[in-house]
Amino acid sequence: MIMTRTIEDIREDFPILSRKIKGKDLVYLDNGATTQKPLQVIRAVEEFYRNENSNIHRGVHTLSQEATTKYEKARELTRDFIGAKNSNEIIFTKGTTDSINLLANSFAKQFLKKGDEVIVSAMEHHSNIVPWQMVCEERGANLKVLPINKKGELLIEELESLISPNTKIIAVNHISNTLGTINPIERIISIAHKHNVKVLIDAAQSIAHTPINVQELDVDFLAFSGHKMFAPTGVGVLYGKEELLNELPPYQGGGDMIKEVTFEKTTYNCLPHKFEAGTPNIVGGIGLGEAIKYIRSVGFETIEHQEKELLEYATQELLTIEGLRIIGTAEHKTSVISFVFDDVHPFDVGTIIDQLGIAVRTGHHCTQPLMQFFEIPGTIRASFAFYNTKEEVDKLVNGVNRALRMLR
Ligand code: C6P
Repeated sequence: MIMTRTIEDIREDFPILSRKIKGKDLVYLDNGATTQKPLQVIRAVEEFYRNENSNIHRGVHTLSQEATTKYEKARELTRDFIGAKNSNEIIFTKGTTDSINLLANSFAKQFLKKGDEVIVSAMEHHSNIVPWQMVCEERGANLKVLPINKKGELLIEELESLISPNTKIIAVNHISNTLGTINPIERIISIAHKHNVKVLIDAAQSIAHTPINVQELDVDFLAFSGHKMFAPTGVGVLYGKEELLNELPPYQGGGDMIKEVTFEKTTYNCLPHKFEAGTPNIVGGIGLGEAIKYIRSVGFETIEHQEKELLEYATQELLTIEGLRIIGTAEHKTSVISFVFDDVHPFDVGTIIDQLGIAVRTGHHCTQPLMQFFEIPGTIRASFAFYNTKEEVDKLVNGVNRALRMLR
């Protein structure tokens, strides 16, 4: 594969990567929690507040029109990025959690009644469990769970028998934040549609790592966060097929989501505004647009190539550590590696390697049911982005070995 820029060169785009932590070079391996931001995004945020700050969709003045144009351009960039038919199908939210809460509440109001069913998988993030659990409780509907095997793969062959005439929606992640498993979403969508069941894909962990085309997938709804794809925090997306979004009632009431308000009755704005009550995260949206341009400039070919190499190398090297057990050994995996030791707590390892400048996440990763399934309190998780290097993997391995020598 021909790479137009070296990784060293690409790393220059991310100022934070040259930071020192406790006198050591930062080794940032917590990209599953949030990715770092390139200068292109940082500059766009600064430029907005320096020169363009204004509210959108409201003013006739020049600043407001400029800000509106930029924000709507970001929506169009997002539409193109995920291959949606129409920019009306791109609802800006606060992030994946907000997107799923919006959908669960709105979908439940319209489509869930007593005895209906929602299916999630055993490897979902709490954001794709709790909102569904809450609306199921409200509506008297049932939450069903698609199980997994010990490698951390969905038992996809059980999906068909789990679906019943009462099943209304299946909500699953594309990539597990804890296991790194890449789920067969094409197959899930095709099975669901055969039974007239809608599908939400939680793309929080895939959007920055692999190309997604919602029309090719024929997915009904897709949720993701800006901050996991090099954009600012506090912005995210809910994609929905236009005809479905038109059927759903608004989630929140307020400014911008209305057509006309009287004390007797309110009529609602058209898509996407119907779902965007109040002043949105304007600079977040603009930053998301810049992040999309940035991802495109690096290219998914480079991203996937680099992350595959990192996954293979890190897996091989981590497995040389005595007593290390990887949680999540699916055949189709992305560059997320969770690991545990029977005799050492993840938190202790995480704390010690932080002294060496190494940032990993420890704990349950907002997937407590997964921890229950594997009968572990938590894991140490290294999650890579394309800007990570094999030298950083070596530092992680040395750091973990050092922590073990201290703890054992
Ligand atoms: N996972 C992690 O360290 P928000 O917080 O709304 O941006 O994303 C929620 C979310 C939903 N689904 C998946 C698969 C996720 O991984 C996350 C966020 C982070 O793994 C923080 S817990």
